[in-house]
Amino acid sequence: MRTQIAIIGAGPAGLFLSLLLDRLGIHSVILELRTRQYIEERVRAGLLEHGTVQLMHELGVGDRLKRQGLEHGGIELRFNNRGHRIDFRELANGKCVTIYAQHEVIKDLVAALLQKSVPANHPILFETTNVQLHAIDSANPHVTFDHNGVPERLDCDFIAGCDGFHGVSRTSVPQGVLTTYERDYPFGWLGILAQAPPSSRELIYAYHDRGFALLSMRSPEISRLYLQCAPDENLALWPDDRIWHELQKRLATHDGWKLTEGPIIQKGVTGMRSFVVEPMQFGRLYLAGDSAHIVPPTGAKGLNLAVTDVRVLSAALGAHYSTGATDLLAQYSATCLRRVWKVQRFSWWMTQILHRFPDDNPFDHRRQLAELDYVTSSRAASQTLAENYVGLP
Ligand code: RFL
Ligand code: PHB
Repeated sequence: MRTQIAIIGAGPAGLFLSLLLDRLGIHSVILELRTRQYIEERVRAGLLEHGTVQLMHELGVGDRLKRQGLEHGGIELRFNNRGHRIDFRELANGKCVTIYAQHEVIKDLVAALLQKSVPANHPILFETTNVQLHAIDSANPHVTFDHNGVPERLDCDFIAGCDGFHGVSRTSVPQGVLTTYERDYPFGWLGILAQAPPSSRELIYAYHDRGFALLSMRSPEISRLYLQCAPDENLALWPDDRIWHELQKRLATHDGWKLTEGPIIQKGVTGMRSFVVEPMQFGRLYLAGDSAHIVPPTGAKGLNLAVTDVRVLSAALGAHYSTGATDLLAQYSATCLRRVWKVQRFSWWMTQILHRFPDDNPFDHRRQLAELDYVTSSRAASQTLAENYVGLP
């Protein structure tokens, strides 16, 4: 098989890239380890930045998003049992964010890619195993893999490593080329989906003595909630009653606000880390999304950052194929990393003001409360939060 761009991974990075390239007349093939059903049901992120929403519309895949997405013009920061609203529309030039589940984005992108394709022109190969990258520092890279039990080879001009944090792309780069920057956090998030109408119109980020809690949602009927927990928390110790009890405590206010409970339909624990590799490119391999960087979920940035990487990559590949220019490709890593580091900073900052760290002392606790008080009472500080949250240009 031959294509122009071999894309490893059908997450947001790989799927958006394939569609962006298609609009530029550039052919790509996506190799995905999992089944279509698996990727379309995997519960993950839920918050789209303004720019991600715009891109869905530009690509013609925004119909369901327009009907089902929930636009939010602000968030609430809750501490000392009181809520404080950050108004994005006022502070971030009228911009807002949209709640729309990541797996719904995946469904829309997969449908669009499969629909445009003539049957012989496979844009996505599901259940490809044993993917290996070859000759990535030559002009003729290729990828080998097994599909339906048959060994295959895909020749290409470039490879896009969009296979997430645990993929093979990053580890295919020879030792010593990439520098890793990382930080682990001494906690994780226990996340649930519940059949309960959201108890607030907007997201609530709560700082509490017992730990962080987040109220989010997926639809007018389904709530998505998270609790700070141990990084290796044992879910077996968390029956539904205990989860609701803890959420009630951490989200409680003095003004009679009520958290509505309901049957829990999904539970999971996620570890938290900050991680970046530099550069995001080696030879003809370009890393995009979680394969190159991870942010803790507190700023809701992972998916959105994956999308901005592939916007930069598709523009650079477009310039290469239309005019032969290589400067944008050469600048790919530097261009992305400038934004990646700003988003890393924001995600780390949101994480460190809102969570309880096991080694913190009463001084740190007071300092966090002072910072939350400042962020919610100073226009300059709330504007900084707002402009980062809705998405940097
Ligand atoms: P993905 O989504 O991990 O996709 C990678 C794809 O590659 C496949 N793959 C392979 N394919 C072939 N061969 C191999 N050897 C392969 N190895 C892996 C995988 O099956 C998969 O399909 O990476 P991508 O595209 O870079 O997208 C990144 C986002 O998925 C991620 O950053 C977000 O989910 C992070 N995130 C959030 N991001 C947001 O922007 N807003 C949020 O509100 C938000 N909330 C979250 C989150 C992540 C969470 N978890 C579960 C980590 C909330 C949570 C709880
Ligand atoms: C989510 O709805 O899953 C969500 C929202 C905001 C975050 C993280 C996750 O910061």
